[in-house]
Amino acid sequence: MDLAERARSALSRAAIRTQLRSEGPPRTTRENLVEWAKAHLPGRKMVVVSNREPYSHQRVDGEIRVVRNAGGLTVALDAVMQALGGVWVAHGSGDADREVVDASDRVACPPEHPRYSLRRLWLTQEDHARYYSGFANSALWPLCHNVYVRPRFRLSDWRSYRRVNRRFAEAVLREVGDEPALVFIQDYHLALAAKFVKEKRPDLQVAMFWHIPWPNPEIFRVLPWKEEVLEGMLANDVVGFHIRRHAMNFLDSVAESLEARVDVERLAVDRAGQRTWVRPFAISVDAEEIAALSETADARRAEAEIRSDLGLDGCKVGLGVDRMDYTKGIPERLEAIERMLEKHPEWRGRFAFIQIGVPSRIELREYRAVQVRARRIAQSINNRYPRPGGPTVQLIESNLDFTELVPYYRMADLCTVTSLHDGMNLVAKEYLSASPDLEGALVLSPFTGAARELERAWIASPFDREGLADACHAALSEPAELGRERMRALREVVLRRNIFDWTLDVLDTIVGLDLRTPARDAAQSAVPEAGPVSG
Ligand code: GDG
Repeated sequence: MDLAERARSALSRAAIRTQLRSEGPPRTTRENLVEWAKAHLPGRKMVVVSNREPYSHQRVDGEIRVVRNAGGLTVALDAVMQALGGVWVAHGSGDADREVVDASDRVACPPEHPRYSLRRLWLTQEDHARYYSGFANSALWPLCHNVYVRPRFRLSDWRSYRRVNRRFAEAVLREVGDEPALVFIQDYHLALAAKFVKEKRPDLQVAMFWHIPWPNPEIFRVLPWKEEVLEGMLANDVVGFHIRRHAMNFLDSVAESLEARVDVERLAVDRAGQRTWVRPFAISVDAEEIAALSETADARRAEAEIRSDLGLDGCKVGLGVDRMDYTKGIPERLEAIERMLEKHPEWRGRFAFIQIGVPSRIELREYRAVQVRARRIAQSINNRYPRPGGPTVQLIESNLDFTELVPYYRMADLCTVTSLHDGMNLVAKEYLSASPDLEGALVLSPFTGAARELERAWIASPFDREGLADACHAALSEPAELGRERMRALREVVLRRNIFDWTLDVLDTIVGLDLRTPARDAAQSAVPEAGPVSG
């Protein structure tokens, strides 16, 4: 798209957003978030810390291109950072990242109109393999997802994880200097970072959000370094999870493993004079922007092209969108589709399923195994139930641009989210956002955080092939008016609670709760003591 075309497309999306906003209840907008931040955060340097960077630089055909990380969270935090300035500390992973940084490893972002600094941190191949593929993705990831993949605990991975977390913390401290700051750490790659930051600067406000589930203490207790991980996290002033169950599991793990006062009434832990608030914040997406994207002429054109390329006329279309990850239940979903076709011959030739399966963590054997299994089942379905117009199951194993993904959401009569366990799952929320015409149906696993909010979806367990097959059939067969009513209710949930609400809630909690120290609480004798004291 050239510049003029991009500008036209942005203008038309802005018009659609304005119209959408005038139709529904008041919603938190990017502008509200920015206003809030300007009013409540002045004088504090904002520092975001994540493994993944918001923008990377890559060499394509000899030229350096900027690639924007399109995740909802990155987009929301990017908006805050653009409003406030500050620093984002992340691992520099683009192959041209080093070529564009200054002597302090910083690059101005967003590259086209700089507002904040991205401070890149470099990792050796060995550290990346041990910290990221090793401890984060072979130990913590399977430990936190109840999917029966055994975590691998290797001392060398753990040492590297600790070393890399310390390096992230050092980068934060260098960026902050002597100033006051609010440090917001993302995810399970950085469980220890807050501790290393607070060792040097106990006065800083530090919070972290854990984007994946937290297991129950029976499972968590097998981690050989469990005390250190918990201590690292308790160095934060606020620790956020998507849902209350994960927050409670975390409190239970603390109660079981550490000497600390766990207050289950107020969701807080007091330990060594430091209080940590543990709170649920359900993450979401920029629903209006996704809705606007799905209404553009480009999206309609792309949908028509896909329909014609895959011969989908007269067919109902099912969709799955995931990283190829064993937690997402992709083989389980395909097996349920096969079972549906077995049980309900009326769908044969009249139903097609598109699975977008972005290759992920391919260096790990469990991930390669999911890929192989998914391909095998897709092949088997295509052999058993051929479709005249094209394949019955189309597996797309590449990373699409988000604007290329939207037409698939638009087109799908059925979206399947069948995670065996998932912190939230944004695909469910993106699908609802991208269906303003209310045509469609969502089959959703009860083991996602999203199922807590999206109760009117077709809730079906991926561990029950028969039940999942029946739910897909029922969702596809529901009378149109009932289906639209269901979609309207579901969509409203996502429109009301968007990614800007989430960011505002988290930041407001950090700023607000910081005023309440354990000492001040102790002085307020009116506040009852609650919860067990563990030891
Ligand atoms: C973790 C937690 C939690 C997928 N294919 C393409 C593409 N995607 C995007 C989707 C969506 C995201 O990937 C997947 O969303 P999930 O929520 O399933 O994400 P995880 O990667 O597992 O992330 C999860 C999340 O953190 C946020 O807290 O919800 O529970 O596991 O946004 O759109 N994006 C593009 N091309 C693709 O081909 N651009």
